[in-house]
Amino acid sequence: MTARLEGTARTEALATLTGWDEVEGRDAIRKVFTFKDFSQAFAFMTRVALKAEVMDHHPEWFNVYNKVDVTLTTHDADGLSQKDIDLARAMEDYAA
Ligand code: H2B
Repeated sequence: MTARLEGTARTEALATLTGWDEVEGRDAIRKVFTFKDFSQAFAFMTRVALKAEVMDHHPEWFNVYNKVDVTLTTHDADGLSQKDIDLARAMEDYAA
């Protein structure tokens, strides 16, 4: 079981991220990444997919052309965990 992020640790962890919003009615974070075109979006998804496999931590996401709408939460924790923060960080790096 993965520990759910709470209290100060949670606030501090979320403060390290850029452009992510907390999802209403669910303990999860969401960001919509926008790329130049589908090729760039899919390249991003490919890199994230490989990272997700290594981490054994997977995003919920939806792609339409140049947009990738990502929601991160930890099913094992029934909410947000450090794994979501780490994957969100990797995604920001890959999209930069
Ligand atoms: N991804 C996410 N987002 N949350 C999880 O709890 C999770 C996962 N658990 N990927 C992993 C896979 C688990 O189901 C496997 C069995 O390790």
